[in-house]
Amino acid sequence: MLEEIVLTMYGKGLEQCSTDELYGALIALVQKRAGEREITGKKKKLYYISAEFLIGKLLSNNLINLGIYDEIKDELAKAGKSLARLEEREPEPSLGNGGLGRLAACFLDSIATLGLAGDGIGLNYHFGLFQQKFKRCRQKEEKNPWIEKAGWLIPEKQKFSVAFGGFTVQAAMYDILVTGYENGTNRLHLFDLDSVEESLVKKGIDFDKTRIRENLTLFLYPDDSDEEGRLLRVYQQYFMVSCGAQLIVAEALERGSSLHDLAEYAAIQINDTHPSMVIPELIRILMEKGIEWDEAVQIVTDTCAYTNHTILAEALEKWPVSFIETVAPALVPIIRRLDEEIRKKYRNPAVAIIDEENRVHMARMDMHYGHSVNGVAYLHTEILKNSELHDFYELYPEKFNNKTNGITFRRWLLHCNHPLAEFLEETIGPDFKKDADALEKLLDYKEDDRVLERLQAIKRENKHQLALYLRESQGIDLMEDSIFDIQIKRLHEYKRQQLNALYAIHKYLEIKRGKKPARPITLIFGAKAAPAYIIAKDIIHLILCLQKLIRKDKDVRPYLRVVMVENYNVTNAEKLIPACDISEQISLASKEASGTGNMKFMLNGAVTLGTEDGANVEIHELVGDDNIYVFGEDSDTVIARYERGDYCSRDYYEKNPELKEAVDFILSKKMVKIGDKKQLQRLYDELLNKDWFMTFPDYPAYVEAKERAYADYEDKRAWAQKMLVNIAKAGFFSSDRTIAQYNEDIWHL
Ligand code: 26V
Repeated sequence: MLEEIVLTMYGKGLEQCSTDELYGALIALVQKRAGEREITGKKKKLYYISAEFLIGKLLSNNLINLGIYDEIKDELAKAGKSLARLEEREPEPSLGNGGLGRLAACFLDSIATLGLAGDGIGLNYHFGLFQQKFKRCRQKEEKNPWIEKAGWLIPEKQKFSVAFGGFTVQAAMYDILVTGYENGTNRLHLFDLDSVEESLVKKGIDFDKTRIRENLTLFLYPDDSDEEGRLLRVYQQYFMVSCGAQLIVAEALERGSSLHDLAEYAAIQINDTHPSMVIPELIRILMEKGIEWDEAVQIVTDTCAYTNHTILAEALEKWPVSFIETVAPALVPIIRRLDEEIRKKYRNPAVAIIDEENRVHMARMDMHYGHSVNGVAYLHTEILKNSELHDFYELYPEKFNNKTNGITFRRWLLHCNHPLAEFLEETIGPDFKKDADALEKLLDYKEDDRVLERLQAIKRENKHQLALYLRESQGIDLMEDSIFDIQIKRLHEYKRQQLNALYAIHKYLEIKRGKKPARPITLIFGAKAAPAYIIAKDIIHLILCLQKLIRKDKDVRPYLRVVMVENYNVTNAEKLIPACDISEQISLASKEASGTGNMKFMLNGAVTLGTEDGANVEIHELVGDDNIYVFGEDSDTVIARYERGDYCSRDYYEKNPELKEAVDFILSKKMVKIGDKKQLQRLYDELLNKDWFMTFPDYPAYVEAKERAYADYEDKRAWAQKMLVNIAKAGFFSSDRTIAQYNEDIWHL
């Protein structure tokens, strides 16, 4: 199949082609096949607008979804070429930070897989999110240039123009085809500026933030620690929604809408508040086309729906009116009028769109002027209704609904774990590939020694593969017979990597005193910290110092390793997750809206060690007490403690000598010799004087749960049964299920 293509493209056979030529030919093949399956001719279409789409590498997934993966692999092999080499060669687009962006990518896969008409709308950041490098136990940031001449982006002919305050820019649109699994194709539309100037970036990720025409689509979330950075973000947001709204309206007209009936032709899902300006922008466009205010507002409300992804107050966007005045002056009278209507209707200032400090609360605009508000896991939605967004829930109980997140099993099982996928197919048949609930058939084999042994063998093999990969790519040596205990996610205090690091210290000291674990332990971390998030960077520093300390300690290194993987991204997640024994999901209860890494680990046979937070609650319910390690205070206790405001970390420190010893070790001679006294001191002070995310109260329970999990691991058969139950029960977390629910309750496509 590929042979013909390379012959036409390059006039030679497969054997003679270079890696780059083969890669280019495969892109051409995929795009041709995918193009033949485009979902067209449906009246209503969904637009998933998001500032992030963390799509990962595309080649293998596209081949799988088009049903030609094995065929291509064989054809290449016959010509002495390896598909794996081509996969390695592909750059990873870093168009997202973490869970929110990866969720958007999983959703696009499922929307196409279900045969629904639904496109993504986002931005074409040239350097994406920064690349992380470790130097002297610290994170350094570099740009990630991922765009290639012959890549997945398809330049489209349509041009758009966006009027900012004082100047207008021309926008181009690039499409990436989104293949569904053995079904249709949709598109991800990424908007860009022709005038972007990559040479603006001199060193690292620094650039002149004021030159909007040249910098607009250089980076995802440029540093927002200063005002210029924040203003640039608003420019990015308006650019995205303005182009998006123009596209949506043009396509609806093409499909026969009169615009009065726009809601019958388009559904818009607002992914967090980054795209919220689409609401006033659409009202503006409809009025420009002659529709009266009241009707325009109603049309937009019927079309738009909002997803909330966090309860962290600092993450809920509030933009000064003055910013919007600068960026999109045409929206200001519209937003003011929306605000006035709300103030007339409701006396409660806490539901006003513009507050006393003249800031626009983006989420409030979404809740008033969208028809649906959803959280992303059961517990999260309950917290939104009962506390965080309670005032809005009282106004609009009918708008609130839950959509527990999901993940696409194509990438997070079929692609990343071939041995497991093949074994499952042998054992329970192929149904699970299209119907994730069919994984439950695996439960019939819970007492089958052959199946249990195979699951263990697959895990061993995946651990071996990870060891090879990390040695090759990062020079890290893993002990393959150790327990792989993995925490990979963005670095944030609420996710509590520091709690895991305190455990590492505790274990180190125990081993030093001669108490050796039954089996060696490898604590693996992967995390990027926002460039301006100081404490997060201090936590990375602590982990990297511990890694170095232990690696150099002859007494300890045979029993314990700390490993921090550099530049954690989708590509290395695909290697880490299948190799994991214990999945760390230890956020402070109530703070992690859902988590989706937890689901990926479960599906790949890791056992969760976690708090009752986000989707962990649902994992717990599905697998039962015997197949998960739950610890720590629950969300009610935590929320009540915040309300009382009486948490004092020092009390816990004084009362628990073991904890005190671990915390004090941060400033020990050994650590200060390796690391930076100033950074370690800052972290130590933060923990002792604040510890805002309450690591100390959960410390004893965490250590206990972890020790229990490690002890249980020694019973191989029982552990394999836990793996089996986790895999069997993971079907609920297929994003196909999530998307079916969005469609049923919100989009009605
Ligand atoms: C954003 C920010 C921005 C500035 C300061 C601190 C901060 C903290 C958190 C965030 C998160 C923004 C939204 C987000 O990424 N939420 C994630 O969405 C995932 C998909 O729904 C979900 O699984 C994660 O639990 C949730 O954190």
